[in-house]
Amino acid sequence: MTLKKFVTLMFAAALVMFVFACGKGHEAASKEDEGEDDEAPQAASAPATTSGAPAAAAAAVPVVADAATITGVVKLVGNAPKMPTIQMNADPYCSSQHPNGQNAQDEEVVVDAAGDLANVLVYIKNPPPGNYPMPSTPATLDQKGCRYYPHVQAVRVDQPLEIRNDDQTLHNVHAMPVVNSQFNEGQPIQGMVATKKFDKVEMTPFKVKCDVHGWMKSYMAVMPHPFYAVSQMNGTFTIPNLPPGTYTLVSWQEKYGPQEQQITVGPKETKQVSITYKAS
Ligand SMILES: [Cu+2]
Repeated sequence: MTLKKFVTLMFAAALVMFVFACGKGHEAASKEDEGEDDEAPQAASAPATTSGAPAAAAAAVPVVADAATITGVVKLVGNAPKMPTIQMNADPYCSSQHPNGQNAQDEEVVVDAAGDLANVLVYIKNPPPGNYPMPSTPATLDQKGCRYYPHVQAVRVDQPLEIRNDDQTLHNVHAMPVVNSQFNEGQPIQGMVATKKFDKVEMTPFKVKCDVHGWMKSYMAVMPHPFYAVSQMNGTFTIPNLPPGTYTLVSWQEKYGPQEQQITVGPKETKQVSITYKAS
């Protein structure tokens, strides 16, 4: 074999190997694509299974296999107080967002004709100690139409809280916790977001107010665990993933204050609880 022939042969061999390698590479790439395709429907279907559940359920994974659920309705009995329409004339922008006083009712007591009471924070006072998973998303407090949304909420210790100004006016958000540190922050421009955290447990809700608009107030609690919920417009609440046991269930309403009751939940039990406030 001459040198020339040898070089030619080696070159041909290298070429074959190169083509083979490319083919394999392409094949591998195709397999990866297929792999992604296989996973795509699963990823898409995962949120669908939780989309109907309350936010708290979506955010937390089951803590124990035999976890129970507490669910129920908060009711107000007696004559519900009539909430005044908030006058926002002090800031023309704010009043322009509520023509004819629309959606400007005071939210101290939010109750429907059937007595379903909204904005009641319901929580477990004494769950077993555990490293309970944090919600995967930040909590939010939105200033829109010179009102706070939500009006009542709980966040976890050290959970980021995104405070957003959705208005074309100056807000000054002033958190007034007792255990945690207060903060006071101006947000002059629409779209501004301030991210805050509370680093201590504070289960009794404290006020968050606006120093510019005296009518703006919201209430917030800081929880060491995920076993809390706020009653919705139809008065319902659900606390999932609770280890079986006996607990003190606390409810808190802005005007009527706290109430407590003892509850016992068994493995995988769904416990119906009724919470009743008397209008005074
Ligand atoms: Cu304000």
